[in-house]
Amino acid sequence: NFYLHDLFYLRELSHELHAHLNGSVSVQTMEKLIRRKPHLNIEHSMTAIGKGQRRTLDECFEVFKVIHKLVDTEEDILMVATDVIKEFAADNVKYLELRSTPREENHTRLTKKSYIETVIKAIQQCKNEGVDIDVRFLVAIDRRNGAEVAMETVKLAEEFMLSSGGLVVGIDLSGDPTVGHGRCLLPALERARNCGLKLSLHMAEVPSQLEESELLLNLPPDRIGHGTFLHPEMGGSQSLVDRAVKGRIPLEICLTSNVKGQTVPSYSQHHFRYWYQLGHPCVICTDDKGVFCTDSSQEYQLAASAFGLRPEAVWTLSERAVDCIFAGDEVKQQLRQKWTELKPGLL
Ligand code: 6MZ
Repeated sequence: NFYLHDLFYLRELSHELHAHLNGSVSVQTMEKLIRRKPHLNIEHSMTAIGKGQRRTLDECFEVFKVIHKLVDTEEDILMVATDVIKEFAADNVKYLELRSTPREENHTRLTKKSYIETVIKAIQQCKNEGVDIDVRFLVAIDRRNGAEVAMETVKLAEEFMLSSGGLVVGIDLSGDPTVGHGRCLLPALERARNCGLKLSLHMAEVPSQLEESELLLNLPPDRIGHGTFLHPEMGGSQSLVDRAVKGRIPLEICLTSNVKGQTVPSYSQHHFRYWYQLGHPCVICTDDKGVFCTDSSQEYQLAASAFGLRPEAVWTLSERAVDCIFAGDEVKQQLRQKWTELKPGLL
């Protein structure tokens, strides 16, 4: 029944576990940023990849450089983070883990510390305003910055994990997958693990990262970002799959991002199918909702249409995502309760 389908999707609840802050900036917020900095001559077409458009992953990383020019003060970060949180809330996301790479900008006196403080401030402001979403923060390591910066980032995250009242819960490893090698980042990631920070690591986003994936799986991570080329049909290996399966390490699935960034040729060929059929935990995520012009509901709809999922299966996908969140058992319990209360009667 088409009508019921529509009704269901309008009410879709979700958890968003893979969202890069500066990749999640909406058109509206981007316009405010562009107005603040007219001298940069940046147009919106330079910061987003519209419907039907594709870019190489390299070109996607150029887009982030443009956005970083627009977001370089505490004031910008506060606005961007607040807007992004409210937009996810308006899309019925009830639990959000935002991730972002702390940057320092000498010309605006932004420091990595004040960067993190500002994201935390945005989370607290939204909470105080009663926005109906629980938000946590993953401090991101940009792999291209090497071992030393990675260690510095982990130390900062450690400090904030202790002082933020549970808002900083983990570390993300991201950045251009063709640059650098995870091997040199292992000491930083091990330290993060040992001090209680959770690990979400981008893995096998492009081919030829098999050796690195082996190393990273040894940590092991708490969640895998993308994991596109892990399985044998994509040139990965059965042993990598076995290890992810044995550890039940959830995969963060970003359909639009992977297709627009051309690491996956089409939705129907997306690796989600492989892992979902294995019964492996998969979480539907947006990655960069601003850059890839999507949102959480749209990603669930895409999953439903590309893989023929019935409404019940879509609901279960969003419900099970709670098992993969980094916040503690109490939060999980509250979210499970919410899902029970809000479950549409027709399912
Ligand atoms: C790897 C990505 C990414 O941290 O400034 N980022 N890293 N693969 C992807 N797939 C498309 N999308 C985003 O947000 C932007 C940063 O997130 C990472 C990159 O390091 C990018 O510079 P923040 O908030």
